[in-house]
Amino acid sequence: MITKKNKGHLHLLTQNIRKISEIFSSMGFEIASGPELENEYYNFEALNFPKDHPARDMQDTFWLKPDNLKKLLRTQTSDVQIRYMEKNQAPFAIIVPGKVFRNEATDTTHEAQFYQCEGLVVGENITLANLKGTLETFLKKLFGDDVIIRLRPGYFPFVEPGVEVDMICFKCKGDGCPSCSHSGWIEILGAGMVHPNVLNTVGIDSRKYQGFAFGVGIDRVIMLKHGVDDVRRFYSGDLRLVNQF
Ligand code: 2NL
Repeated sequence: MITKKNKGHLHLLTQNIRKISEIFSSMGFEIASGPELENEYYNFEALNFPKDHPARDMQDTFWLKPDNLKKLLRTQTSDVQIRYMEKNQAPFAIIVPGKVFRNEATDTTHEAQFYQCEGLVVGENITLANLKGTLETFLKKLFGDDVIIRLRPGYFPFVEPGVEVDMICFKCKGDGCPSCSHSGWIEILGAGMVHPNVLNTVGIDSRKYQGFAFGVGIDRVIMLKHGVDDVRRFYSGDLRLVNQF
């Protein structure tokens, strides 16, 4: 008999990348992609990272040798959005699912390579309300209609204001339990209104156009959704994980 075990199937990560892409396509977003090997300009400079920002440091970024070439493995997929904005006129709505890299020690919630999905919408009269509505719609399509979200202030150099988005806890639905550290809420993504410096850098007039952007860690979302306790299991080829999904 052909079962999921012996026939072979898509990895849980691939299944979810496809699902997330389908959801955003159905909401009118275009899917964009770009290089994983980047230069300093697209990964940091154009995103309003100050010259001395700690994230540029050796500790978090994989720099290629020799140093003077200033090539790196992208630390987020925003480089693709910068490239897209250089070539396309507003209005537009895109998502960029892809691999990103961080030079840090691995543990149950950190891996040196993981998947992110960023989104960017630019147009006239775009507000924080559009951001909240879009993310709520996305999360309901991914997790179910009973999703409730809340926005808290957060900081990212490329947005102003920046927000952290929390979702009501899957397990306890807000009552408080060990999964949500008894707060009733789970931090699910980061987002904000695109910083005017970023728009102006790519030649979009920030007095005429506004934008919102967000970034979601795909590995983290799957861990929460399916109760996977160690991010490293996704990349270890362990059949005990692969065959469950
Ligand atoms: C996080 C936060 C975020 C963005 C990503 C973005 C991209 C451009 C301009 C402005 Cl080109 N913003 N992306 C914005 C806010 C948050 O990611 O925690 N991701 C896992």
